[in-house]
Amino acid sequence: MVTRTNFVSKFIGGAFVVLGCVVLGACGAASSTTAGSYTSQTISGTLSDVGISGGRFRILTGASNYMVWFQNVGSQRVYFADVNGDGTFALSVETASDVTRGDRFIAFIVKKDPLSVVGTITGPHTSTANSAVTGMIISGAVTGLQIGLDRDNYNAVASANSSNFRLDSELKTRLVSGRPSGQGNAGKGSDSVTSNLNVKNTLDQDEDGLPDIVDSMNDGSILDNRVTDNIQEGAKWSDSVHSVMMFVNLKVQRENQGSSTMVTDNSLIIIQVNPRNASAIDSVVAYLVNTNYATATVDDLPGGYTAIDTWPARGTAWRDVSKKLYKVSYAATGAVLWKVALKPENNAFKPGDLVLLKVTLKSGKIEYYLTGINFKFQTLPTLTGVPSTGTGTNINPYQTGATGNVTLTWNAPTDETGSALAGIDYSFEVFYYDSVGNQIGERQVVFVGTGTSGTLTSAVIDRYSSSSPSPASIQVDVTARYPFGDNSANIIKLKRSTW
Ligand SMILES: [Ca+2]
Ligand SMILES: [Ca+2]
Repeated sequence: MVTRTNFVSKFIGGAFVVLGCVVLGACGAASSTTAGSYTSQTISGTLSDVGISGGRFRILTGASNYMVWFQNVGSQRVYFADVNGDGTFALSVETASDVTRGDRFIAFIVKKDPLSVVGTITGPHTSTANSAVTGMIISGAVTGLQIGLDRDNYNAVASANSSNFRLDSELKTRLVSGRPSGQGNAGKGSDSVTSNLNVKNTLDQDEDGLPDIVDSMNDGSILDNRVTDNIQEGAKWSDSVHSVMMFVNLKVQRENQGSSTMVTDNSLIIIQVNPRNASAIDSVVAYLVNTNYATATVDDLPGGYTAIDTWPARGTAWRDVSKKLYKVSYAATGAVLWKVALKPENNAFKPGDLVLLKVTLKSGKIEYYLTGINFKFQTLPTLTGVPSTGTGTNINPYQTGATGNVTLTWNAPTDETGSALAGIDYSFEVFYYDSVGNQIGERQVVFVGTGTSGTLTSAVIDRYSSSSPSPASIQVDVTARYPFGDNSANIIKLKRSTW
C-alpha cells in the first residue's frame, strides 16, 4: 500500500456530507480506458456497533466519523460514502456488464479520524471460523444493508433482506481469532502472510481482508515497494492519473545519528501523483489525512526536480497551504508530476495511516486516491565495520590508509516493527569535497546489491586525487533502496591519511 492509490468517485452535497455517491468516473476520465456498460446501483443501510466479537446491534458512537467503501471486483472502480450521524448511509456503485465479476464487490469501513481502515465487510460467520465470505453480488438497488462493526476485531458483518444482495463464497478472507488476517498489520504481518493466492479475487488475492489499495503486501509475501507495478494499483483505468506513490526517506549524517529523535528529526515523506495526462489535471490536494500527518511541514523540493507551482518555504505547515501537492518537473526526463515532501514531525506515523488525495481535473471532475506508506525506516543501514580511526563526522572523518580499498559492513535497516528489511538494494553514493567544503566533480554511485558489505575501491576513493583542488574528504552515503523511491542513507565522511 504505498501506492495505495485508488480511484474513487463521490458526490458531495454540503460540507463533508455525502448525499449519495455518483460515479463521476463513469462519465469522465476513466470511461474511455474501460469502455463498457456500467449500471448505477444504490446501496443504503446502517452501520451499527456490535461491540466485542459481535452481539446486539447498537448505535455506533461517532458514526459520522466513518465511511463505507465498496470496490468492484471486475472493474476495480472504487466508491465511497460518508456515514451519517445516525449510522445510515447511501452510496451509488456501478455494476459492469462487460468484465468478469463486474457484479461483485468487496467492501471495507474507513475511519476518517484517524484516517485508517477499521473493518473488512464480511458475510455472517461464527466466532471460531477461520474464513469469512467477502464477495457481495449486487444485482439491483439494495436497501436495508445492515453492517455490524466489531471494532476490536476489524470485522464488519453485512446482511440484507434483499433479493438484489447475495454473498459470493468464491471470495473470502482468512480469519485469525475472528480478525481478518491483514487487519491491524497493514496487510503484511505474520497472520497475513501466505503463498496461497486466489486469482479470482483480483482485489485481494492474498485474502487477508485488505484489498490491494490498502494492503502493504498485496501478494502475501513480498512488500509492495519491491515491485514497481504496485504503484499503479487503483489507477489502472484512470485516463488522467498513471500512479500514486507515498514513501519514506531517512538520510542522516553520522553526527546526527543515535539520538532518540533521529527518526522524528529526519524522516521525509514523499507523496507523488504521476499523471497519465498531465494536461488533464488542474490540482491535487490531500482531502483527508491521518492525524500523524496533520501537523506535517513542507520540506525542500527534492534534488533533480524543478518547481512549476511555487514551492513553499521549508517549514511551512502543510495545512496552511491547503495540503497541496505541487506541480513540478523531473529534470532528467522532463516529466511533469505533482509532488510534496513532508516532515511528519513525529515518530508515530506508520503503515496503515492513510491520506486521501483529491485530484481535480480541468473538466471539473474529481478523482480520489487513497494512499499511505507500506513501511517506515526505523533505523539506517547501521555500520558494523568501518576504519578504526576517526568517527565519520565532518570534523573527524574516518581515516583510511594512504592507498588501497576500504570495505564497509552494516546491518540492514529495520522497519517500524523492528524487522530487518529484506531484499533491499545497497549502493555507495560518493561525493568529493575540497578543504573548504566545495564539491569536486560528480557524484559516483557504486552498486553493491543486496549483501550487507561492500568495498570502495582505491579507484573510486582517489578519483579526483590529481585534480586541483584535490579532495580533502569524501562523503559516502551508504544507501538502502527499494525500486519505489524510498531510501535510507547512513552518511559518513572519510579521508586518506595523507589528505
Ligand atoms: Ca497482504
Ligand atoms: Ca490483501
